[in-house]
Amino acid sequence: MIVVHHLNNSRSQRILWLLEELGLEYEIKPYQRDRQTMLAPPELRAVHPLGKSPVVSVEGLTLAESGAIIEHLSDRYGAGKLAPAFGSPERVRYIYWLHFAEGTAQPPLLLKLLFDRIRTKSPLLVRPIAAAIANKALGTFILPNLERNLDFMERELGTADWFCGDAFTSADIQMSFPLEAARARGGLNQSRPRLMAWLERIHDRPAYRRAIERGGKYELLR
Ligand SMILES: N[C@@H](CCC(=O)N[C@@H](CS)C(=O)NCC(=O)O)C(=O)O
Repeated sequence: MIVVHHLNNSRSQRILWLLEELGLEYEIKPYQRDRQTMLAPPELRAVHPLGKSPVVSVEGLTLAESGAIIEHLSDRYGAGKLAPAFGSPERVRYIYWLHFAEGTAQPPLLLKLLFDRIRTKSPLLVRPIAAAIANKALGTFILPNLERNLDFMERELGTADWFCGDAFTSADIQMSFPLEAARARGGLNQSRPRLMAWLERIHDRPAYRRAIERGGKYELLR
């Protein structure tokens, strides 16, 4: 039995979705974020030293890092369904997007979340200074990178429905979290119609909906 250590409102939602797409049986071990800090509870560190989600236990293996989990589960159980064939040009795109999601798309989204909090939630006495520093970081680095990433992804979806071409793959699952976060707090809106249509397509998939039913409420941090 595959066990998913699932933190509410988090990247582990992608793993539930993947398992639903693959039609595999799995068990969910739920964890709740701290309401103040939004951090994972310390019990997750007993599962993996970093204490982050997702982590899966599968065939005696404890595996963290969503891209690694998605790649492994797709290769191990997908029978070619959700991953392009080795050696094909689509496989290269697949590897690219699997890495892009956490390596390039996610960092400015996380920085935006942090600096917005510094800007608006610092103690009143220091807030003007904190806000000035945060605005500088947002204006010079974070927002321009967010915009460039969104423009790039919008262009890449120019000729096909999915990130690797005409077929839906696990790379689309991996890309869902940064794009949903971009919709929640990173400036993604109707000005980028291909990305918005892609979001609609993923939300319409029955497996996506089943995963939400199993995983519970899914609201991305703003
Ligand atoms: N790059 C890692 C990031 C893991 C990560 O940061 N997970 C977040 C959930 S979205 C988490 O566990 N946050 C709670 C915490 O840091 O305590 C992955 O893709 O698995």
